[in-house]
Amino acid sequence: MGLKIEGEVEKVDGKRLSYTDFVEKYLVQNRPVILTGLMDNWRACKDWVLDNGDPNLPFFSKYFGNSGVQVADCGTKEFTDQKRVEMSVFEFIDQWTQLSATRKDSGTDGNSLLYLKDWHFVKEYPDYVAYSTPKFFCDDWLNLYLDKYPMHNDPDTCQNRNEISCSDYRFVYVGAKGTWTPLHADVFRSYSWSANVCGRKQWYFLPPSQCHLVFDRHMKSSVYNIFEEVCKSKFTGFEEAIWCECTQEQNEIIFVPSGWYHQVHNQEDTVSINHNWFNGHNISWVWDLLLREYHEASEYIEDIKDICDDFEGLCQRNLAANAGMNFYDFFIFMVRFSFANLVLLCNLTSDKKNLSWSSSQVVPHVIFNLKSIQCIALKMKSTGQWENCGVAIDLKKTMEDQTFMEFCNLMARTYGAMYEQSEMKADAKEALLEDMELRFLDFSGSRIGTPEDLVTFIDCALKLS
Ligand SMILES: O=C(O)CCC(=O)C(=O)O
Repeated sequence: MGLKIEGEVEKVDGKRLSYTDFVEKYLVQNRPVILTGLMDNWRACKDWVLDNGDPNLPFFSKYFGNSGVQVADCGTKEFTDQKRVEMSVFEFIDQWTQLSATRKDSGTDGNSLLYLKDWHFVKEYPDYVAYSTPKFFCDDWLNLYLDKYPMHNDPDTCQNRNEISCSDYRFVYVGAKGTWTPLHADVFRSYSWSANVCGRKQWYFLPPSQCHLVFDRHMKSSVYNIFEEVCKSKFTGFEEAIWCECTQEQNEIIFVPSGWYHQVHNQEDTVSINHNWFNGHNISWVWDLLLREYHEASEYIEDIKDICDDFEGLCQRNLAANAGMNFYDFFIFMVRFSFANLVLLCNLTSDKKNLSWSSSQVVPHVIFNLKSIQCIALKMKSTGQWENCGVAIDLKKTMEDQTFMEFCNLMARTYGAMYEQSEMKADAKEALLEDMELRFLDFSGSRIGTPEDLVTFIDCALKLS
């Protein structure tokens, strides 16, 4: 039986969509959309595409040929993904060219299709500026944070991830017609956006309310390829699933909401740019997934609990290895993010130089950020995992740290650009601290070690508004 396909994905002119409408219709409702008209002046759209619309493969070889990249062999399966090999961009392009010549000669389709995935292009070529992130996707806590702080620092659990692969979630994908990505939901249950620089993609989506239908009865494994014979006795609900299908053309950007399972097929030779991201609208998805994976990690090693000196530590290390971060990484991320939002709020509400900012939508946005972190902190508190966790972050010390002030400035620039405000002048940190203490609280004693501390801290910070 074929797939039941009923839903459609809206296509909207991005130039006529306001940020507020995007938030209300798509971020808050967690619905996919295709946006047009947002890639007009991208360098990538000129340099990476030939006049006939094909990818400019010689350009990639010539300018980026030495980059080491991950390439998926779309004809193979390894665990829940395609088998990946590492090679240089030069080798990838060379193999692509040879394969397509063989295919032309033999008239067959060849079953080894190589797909370059997850290329951290921006990290590797920061001066090239291939594109600018559309304002709809700029409230990106994940990449903003990773630009200044690593998410997980433990060399034991990070051993298989080299520095660059932990560095950000901004990618380039390059694949010939016929390459594809198996059914999955995104890392951290983040949002993603994907822009077609050239080519065409066919997307198949399943909303979160139906995702149980692609899992086995124990919710352990999910369907890999929705177009292969799916085992009915294992995936008993699969045939009931109602899919949404859409075609994404060149110069179109698709927004993929949190927790939607999707499978993607390149219908032409395609180059795309793709970011994973989260913010106050979907951070609860990140925490919920982390908690689920924590329970799975601890159940998995349950039988050694009695003989293990530091069972909780082991669970957290395994969680970081499986999920890319553990509770502590996530908690530290939330604390730093709250501090930075507080600094922004303090600047916005006290500094006469930032008058136009204080009357802009940046203030409600920052308040929303703090409230959404507070909601997660309340959820974390209720899990009761925080006794003696050994993490305590001091506001005053954090503010003396150069990296943190750079992080605050990056955040100010980001929100300034989103709301079209002139650049905010960051107040000198001593003056800022003094001002905070004078106006509302004794922040100098603020040490955040538990979700409960964070809840209280945010209560105080919100008084600044
Ligand atoms: O383009 C692809 O092949 C996969 C992209 C994807 O899964 C995503 O953007 O979430």
